[in-house]
Amino acid sequence: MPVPSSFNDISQDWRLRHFVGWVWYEREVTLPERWTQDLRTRVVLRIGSAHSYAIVWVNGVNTLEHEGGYLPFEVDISSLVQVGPLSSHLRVTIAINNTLTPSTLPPGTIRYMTDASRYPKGYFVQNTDFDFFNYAGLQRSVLLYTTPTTYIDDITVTTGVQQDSGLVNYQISVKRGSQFELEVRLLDAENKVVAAGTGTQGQLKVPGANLWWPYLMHELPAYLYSLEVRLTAQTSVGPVSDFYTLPVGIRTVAVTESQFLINGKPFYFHGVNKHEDSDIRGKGFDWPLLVKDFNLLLWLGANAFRTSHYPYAEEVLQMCDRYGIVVIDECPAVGLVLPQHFSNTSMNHHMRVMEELVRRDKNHPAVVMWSVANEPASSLESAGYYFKMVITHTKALDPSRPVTFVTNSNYAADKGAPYVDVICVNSYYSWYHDYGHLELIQLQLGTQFENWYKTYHKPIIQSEYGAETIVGFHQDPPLMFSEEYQKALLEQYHLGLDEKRGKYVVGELIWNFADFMTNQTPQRVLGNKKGIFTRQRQPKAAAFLLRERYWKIANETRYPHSAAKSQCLENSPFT
Ligand code: BDP
Repeated sequence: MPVPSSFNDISQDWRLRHFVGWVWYEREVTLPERWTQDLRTRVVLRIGSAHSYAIVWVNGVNTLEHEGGYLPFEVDISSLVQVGPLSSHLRVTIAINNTLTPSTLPPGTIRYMTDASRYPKGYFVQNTDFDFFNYAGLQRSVLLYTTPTTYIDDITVTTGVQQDSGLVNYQISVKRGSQFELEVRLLDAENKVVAAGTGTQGQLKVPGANLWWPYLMHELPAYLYSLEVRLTAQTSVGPVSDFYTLPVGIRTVAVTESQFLINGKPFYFHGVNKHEDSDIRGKGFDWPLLVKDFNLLLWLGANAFRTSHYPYAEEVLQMCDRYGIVVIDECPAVGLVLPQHFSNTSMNHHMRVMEELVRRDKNHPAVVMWSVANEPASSLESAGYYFKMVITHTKALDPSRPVTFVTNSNYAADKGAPYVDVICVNSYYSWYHDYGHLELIQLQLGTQFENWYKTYHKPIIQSEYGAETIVGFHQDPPLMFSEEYQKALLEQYHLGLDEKRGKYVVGELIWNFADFMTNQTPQRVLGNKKGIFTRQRQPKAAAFLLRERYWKIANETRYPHSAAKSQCLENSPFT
């Protein structure tokens, strides 16, 4: 089985594609002698993600268990590999179970079919309430790496702006040592040192700082400094040093009653919702696919996406930092629709997942907001307390970013909305309601926005809208599933959005960037086809429509950065 990849679509065996239960991965490797003989070296095994429950053995010793499929976990294996002169042989065994239960994220239910006249003995199915295929396996890289025995465990950076100076606050956690020194340097993009400090925490001041701006908002978007942290320490077996470089974007994020501000300027999200999904690989990480997706985002004039409906690979966020694509970072809480999904067990796990997510992604300037869930049954009584707790916890973990969850509940019934900073609302007018009646969209969308705004006085993002479209189906006048219908539906939504854009609607994210695989149901034709690109990343007609709109929005004077305007015009396909 290749790693990284989902296991489902690799073989010709249909049983593996639908398999629910334990799968086993095993790999033997030879470590460099220095790793096993130098006792100042700490050897770590890091798993980028294992969906969904994993048990890890190293040379047959049970070393680690982890719950949750979309975040990394690691274990110090030094004591297992530094056991003698011939210890360089290593066997890593990982058992993974993709079963989803009421308290996993996302949740699911195993249902045993007991009617012996219709099902064989022991027959069960995995039921879920989300609309993507539950791909599983080692979908991200598995790494072995080393650090010194006293090492830099974590760095937390937050940034601010004071007049024309940038402020970089850092906090460094060092583990397994008390006698150490830390030197910190901030380098600009030309590798010139612009500020320096020492110790585990401090503030660096950068006069005349280049701020990190989103794509199309400034002539020099996505400016990154790099923070170098150098540790020197004394250990019982001699001196060691550790070194880490962290890209840093200096920017601020704030939310008012009606605006989302980046560096104090109103920001309008014009972008997409994505999935980690492609032919053969499933949710397996793949660089060519990622770079292709970024080329499409830049082509489209998209400045943002949401990691619907789970945290994406770290490389995705690194790309966003580098290209200025703003991210709403979502945790895998999708399909919370039953009362038992709001239990204390679920809440504790949900909070742990948010801890892991914030720890992993907190330093990415591209991440401007956390989303703690997608379309939960937030009108249930228990959802109020649940979201109050999860959101409060997330804000305590990271006071520097707003927090939201994405709702499709009625504005008057939503028990979680009081706790979010931004209302993110999904709607499918003229698709899941009033099929085919495009003429109703503007009225219904206007009502939706007015209701939410008058109730909460918070900025609103249209976080999903769209239409199922089979590439190559044509009908004029437009009929559902044709490319013409997708375009016409988008046009109607855009008229409604333009009514409120610049007032309190601060963004629009199309559902979806690309077609993606789902469970088999009579409603899905080889997956969800609401992509503006096919699963193979070819444009449908709607992609061109959206491209025209996004570049037009970017070119408007709303962004009062004259340089940004001229840059957009140069690159714009419409000049
Ligand atoms: C929304 C969900 C999304 C679905 C989409 C759809 O958030 O996951 O794929 O509907 O039905 O409600 O296409």
